[in-house]
Amino acid sequence: MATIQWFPGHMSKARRQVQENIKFVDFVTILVDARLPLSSQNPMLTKIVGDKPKLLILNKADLADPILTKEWQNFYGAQGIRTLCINSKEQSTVKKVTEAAKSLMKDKIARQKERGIQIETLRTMIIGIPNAGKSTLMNRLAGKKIAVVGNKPGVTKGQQWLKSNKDLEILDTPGILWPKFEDEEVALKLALTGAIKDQLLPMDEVTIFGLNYFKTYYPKRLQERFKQMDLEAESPDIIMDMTRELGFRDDYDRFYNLFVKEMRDGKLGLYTLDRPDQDGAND
Ligand SMILES: Nc1nc2c(ncn2[C@@H]2O[C@H](COP(=O)(O)OP(=O)(O)O)[C@@H](O)[C@H]2O)c(=O)[nH]1
Ligand SMILES: [Mg+2]
Repeated sequence: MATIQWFPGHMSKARRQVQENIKFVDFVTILVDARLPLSSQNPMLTKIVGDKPKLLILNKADLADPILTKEWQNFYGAQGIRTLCINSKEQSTVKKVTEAAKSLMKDKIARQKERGIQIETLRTMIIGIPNAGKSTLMNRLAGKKIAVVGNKPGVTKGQQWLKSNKDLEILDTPGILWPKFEDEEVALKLALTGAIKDQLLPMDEVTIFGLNYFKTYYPKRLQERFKQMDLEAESPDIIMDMTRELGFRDDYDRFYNLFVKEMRDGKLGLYTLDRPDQDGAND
């Protein structure tokens, strides 16, 4: 199995950084890749976040299988976890996140109101593993209103609040957590979506995993993209045949790169690599 790029020192630093800031926020925004609603979570998340209210955002919903996205939302909903699916590249995200935040916090807002306290602005910090889309979402939420909140208290030195609108402020430093590495299958899924560096895993294994998955769950997509592909064949044979068919001679790396890139870019259609029926059961 591959060498892990997150070292114990980095992990404890990341954890500390989140824990130092969490006290300043009303709720935590956990960002995952909608194609990996389970595998792109951090294994110690629950411990790190503690009992702060959580909004679980399934980002990159534009790349994920909509049927499975719905199933995952039901799965988390049944556990009392509030979810929202978005495409951070869209402007409509700002409204969606603001509304979800207000809805998540509505009981607290009402309780405070009874005591005569008006909660004006909800504050959150975005946390997630690399590549989940934290920077994209922060930029989207903040727009051009970067760090306007001068000397208001409630941030660790050197940090600021980004104002999204009158209802929402975001800490300018996202919490970057490490992905789950213990499980080989999780690592392969992370590699396929581009969440971990290519050098970490053998590309042949990544490609075979992707081919097997698509043969099982999305065979039509393979057939549409690669007309000559024999779906009955074993994946290593498919790789050999396709490399020849595509005129790459014996350059298998070229096929691995093509296949993985097309998966990441959504050229093979919308897909989700975690399935609540399989993965959720043993979570
Ligand atoms: N299609 C799609 N791509 C996204 C979305 N959000 C982020 N990305 C892309 O995902 C990649 C990683 O995003 P980034 O914000 O840098 O992730 P970070 O490492 O969590 O800060 C970039 O190429 C983004 O353009 C989304 O909702 N949909
Ligand atoms: Mg970033």
